Amino acid sequence: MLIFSHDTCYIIRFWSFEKTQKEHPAREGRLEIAPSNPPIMLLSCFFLLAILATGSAISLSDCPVAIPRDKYLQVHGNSCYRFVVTDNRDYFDAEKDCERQKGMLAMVKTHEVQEYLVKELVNTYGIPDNYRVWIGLNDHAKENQFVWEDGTILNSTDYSNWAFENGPRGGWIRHDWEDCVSIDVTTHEWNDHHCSNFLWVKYEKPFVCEYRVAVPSAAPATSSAPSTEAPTSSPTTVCPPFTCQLDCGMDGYALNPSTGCSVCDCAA
Ligand SMILES: [Ca+2]
Repeated sequence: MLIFSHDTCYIIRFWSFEKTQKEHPAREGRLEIAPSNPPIMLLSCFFLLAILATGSAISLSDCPVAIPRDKYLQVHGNSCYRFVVTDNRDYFDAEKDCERQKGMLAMVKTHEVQEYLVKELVNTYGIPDNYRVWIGLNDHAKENQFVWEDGTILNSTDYSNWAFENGPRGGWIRHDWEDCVSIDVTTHEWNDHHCSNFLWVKYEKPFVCEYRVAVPSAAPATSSAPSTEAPTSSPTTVCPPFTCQLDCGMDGYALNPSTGCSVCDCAA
C-alpha cells in the first residue's frame, strides 16, 4: 500500500502471516513503514497522484453556485454534499432545504457512500455517538415501499443496512407511522422514525443534502477543420470567493440575480 504524507511517499508492506510467524512468533502480523528508495519513490508518487487525479470527475466549482464554498460543502464521486450539522430539522423541512438548490437528501445506495458520509459526520463535523442523521429514504407514499429521494424504489436485493426491527416489515409488528429514515453515526444502521414532531417528541435531526452533477462526456475526436465562427454563448460566470460575517442560519444567503452568485445578505 502507498501512503502520501507530508511531501513523502511511503510504502507500507503487510507481512504475511506465515513469514511473520517465522520471524516474530509472538505476533500474528506487523506493519512495516519505510521510505522507499528515490527512483521507486518518484515512480510511486507519480502513480499515486495519477490515481488521485482521476478519483473524482468534478470539483467544488461544479456545485450549485448559491451554496457557500465553506467547510460544509464537499465533493465525492459525482455529487456535491452539503452537511447541515449545525441545525436540526424534521424530515420534510430538511427535504425542502435541499430542494432549494435542486438537491435532495443524500441517498445511501452503496456501502461506500454510507461509510464516506458517516466518516465525515463523525471525524470532520464531530457528530456525537449514536446521533441520527436524516438520509433521503422514506415510505411515506406507500407503507413498506421505501423510495429514495430520486424516485428509485429500494428493492430487497439492493444495498441496505437496517437496524433490528426497522425498515420493511409485515404482520403485527408493522410501524405504519414510522416513514422516514435516519442513519446512526455509531452503528451505521438505518432506522425509520416519525417524519416530524409527534406529541411531545421532537423528530428533528441534522441532515446531508446531495447535489448530483452532470459530468460531460469527453467530446469525440473529429478530423474536420476547426470552425472559424465566433462562439454564440456567453462565458459561464465565475463567482468570486464568498466571505460574509452575517449568520443567515438555514435560510441561506441571497443571490445576485444577474450573476447567480451569493451575496452577503440573508435571503428573504
Ligand atoms: Ca412506514
